[in-house]
Amino acid sequence: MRSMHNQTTQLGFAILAATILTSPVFAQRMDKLWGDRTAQAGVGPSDRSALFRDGNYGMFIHWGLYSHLGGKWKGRTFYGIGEWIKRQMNIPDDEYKAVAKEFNPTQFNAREIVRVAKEAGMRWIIITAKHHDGFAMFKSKHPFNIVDATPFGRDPMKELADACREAGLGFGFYYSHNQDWTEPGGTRGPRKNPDGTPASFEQYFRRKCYQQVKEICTQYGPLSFVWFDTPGRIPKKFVEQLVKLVRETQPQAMLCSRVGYGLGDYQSKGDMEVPPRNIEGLWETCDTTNDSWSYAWYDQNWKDATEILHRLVATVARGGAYLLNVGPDGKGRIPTPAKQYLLEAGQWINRHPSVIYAAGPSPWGHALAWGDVTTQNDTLSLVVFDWPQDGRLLLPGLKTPIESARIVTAAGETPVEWERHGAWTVFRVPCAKPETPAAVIEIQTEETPQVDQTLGVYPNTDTTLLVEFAEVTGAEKKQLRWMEKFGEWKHITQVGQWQDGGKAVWTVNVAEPGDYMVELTYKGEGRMVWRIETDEGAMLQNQQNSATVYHTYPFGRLVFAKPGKHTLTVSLIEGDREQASLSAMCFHPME
Ligand code: JFZ
Repeated sequence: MRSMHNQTTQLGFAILAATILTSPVFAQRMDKLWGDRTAQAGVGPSDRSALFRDGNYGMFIHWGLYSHLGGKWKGRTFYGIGEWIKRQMNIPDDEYKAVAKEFNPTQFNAREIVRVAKEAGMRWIIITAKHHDGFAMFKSKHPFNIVDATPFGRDPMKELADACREAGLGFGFYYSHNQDWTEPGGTRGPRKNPDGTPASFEQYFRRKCYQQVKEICTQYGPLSFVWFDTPGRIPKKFVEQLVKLVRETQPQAMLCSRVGYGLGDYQSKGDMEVPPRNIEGLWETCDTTNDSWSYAWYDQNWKDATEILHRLVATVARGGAYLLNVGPDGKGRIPTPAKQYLLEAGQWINRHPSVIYAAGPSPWGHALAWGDVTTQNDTLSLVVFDWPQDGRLLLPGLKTPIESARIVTAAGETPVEWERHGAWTVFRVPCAKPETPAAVIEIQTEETPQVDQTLGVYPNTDTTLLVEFAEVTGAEKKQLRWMEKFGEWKHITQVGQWQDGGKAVWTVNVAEPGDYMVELTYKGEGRMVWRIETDEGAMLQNQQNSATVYHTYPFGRLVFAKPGKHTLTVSLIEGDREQASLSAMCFHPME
């Protein structure tokens, strides 16, 4: 009975937490904290943006005083993004500042970090010069810095800047311009000066922020990036002054949109997210090799080489650049698993540089069931992560005639034959995957590739249809975001607010007639009845359970009698219409 009660209480808390974290009010509050996500970025002059546009892959480094704490304060662990430990654990300023006396990253080796980045295939490094905690990782006139406040006494930013230049990598600084938790007047910092007088943001800006940005822009040679973060409600005049300063001192540096007021050169998507559709313009998505940005002792949720490559290739295929973070520990070392997987991914990139560097986006506009596509002029690189088992790789919608096709591996090139079946191209490939983690098939088209972007349903690969790609009537398609652990964002496009007769309709291109096992992914409350229909009159209707988190439920067998274009319609027949939230439908070909 007792444990039952405990479980119920825990479940109650979980539901409450989930409700708060997904509520619009909470999202708004977090938006205030994290700043304007809708900021539009302009496009920089082509010379300035060349590294960004063509490199497509950079290393992000979160490293600071918080790395020495590693997610733990006085024996208690903070299970969230490690660089927020001071604020989330309410560590008093004087105690936090005292940590500097113990921070001695003697294993820091700039050349080794640069070697890892370079061998990983990354083209630049962006590192935290100062994060929200206010501690400068560079030599500054402000005393709260690594050279003057720690036994280490070296300037690691100087060492890293030099090592990057030596190795031909781009180099840039992250600088928290708005939040400063330890400087009077900084956002979320002390409201009063030590003498009791009130501190203004202007004061923080003049005495610290502007001076330090000048220091990072003048002490470390040419910078490729200045990456400001969390503008929040910082007045525009301050952002303008910083932008002017960067333009004057570092004319070739790219600014990300998080500087605020649309004054950046490119859009930073952030959010640890690879977007589902192609996005125009210059943009980046930043992501982490595990969950936290800065080192956290317990965080072992590493992305392996396959996952790193899959996210990188998908980001490039959507038209963006991938900024992947590592968090060196308090001694200055990149955690071994991160290093290992990055290097492994780098070996693959080294074999297939044209898939990544200066590669254009996928003409399909979205991921395909087995992987993704990047381009170089009239050459398509099909990057296949889920290799088909039956010797046929199916490509939907390519309208342009193919000149040639070949599998490209380290051992060489093997020509591949193809046939056209309606809108589909079928490549004859070996049953065994020719390369791991991903195989590359290079296709030369006779002219600029033209594609019908209709989603495919494949006879030999599982297909997930996201509601993102469905036409919705009588219900509401909306993005939900929530934090999993603190600072770890999850987001999903879902369809909620189901009215009677509400529908999500996908148009798909079915390669072959046949039987498919269908699943739906949703959350909700209580048991619900969903209906799935095709334009051929096939129908599935069944009751399933639901949960407060997204879960995938089997619905049964659905038959397509004819190949070609079809519509698939999902509707909610019975159940809590307020709570129902549909995110995807999945098709598994049946044997
Ligand atoms: C910010 C920081 O608060 C965090 O510590 C880390 O440095 C990260 C890279 O950037 O966090 C953000 C900022 C913006 C968004 C999400 C997290 N966003 O736009 O959704």
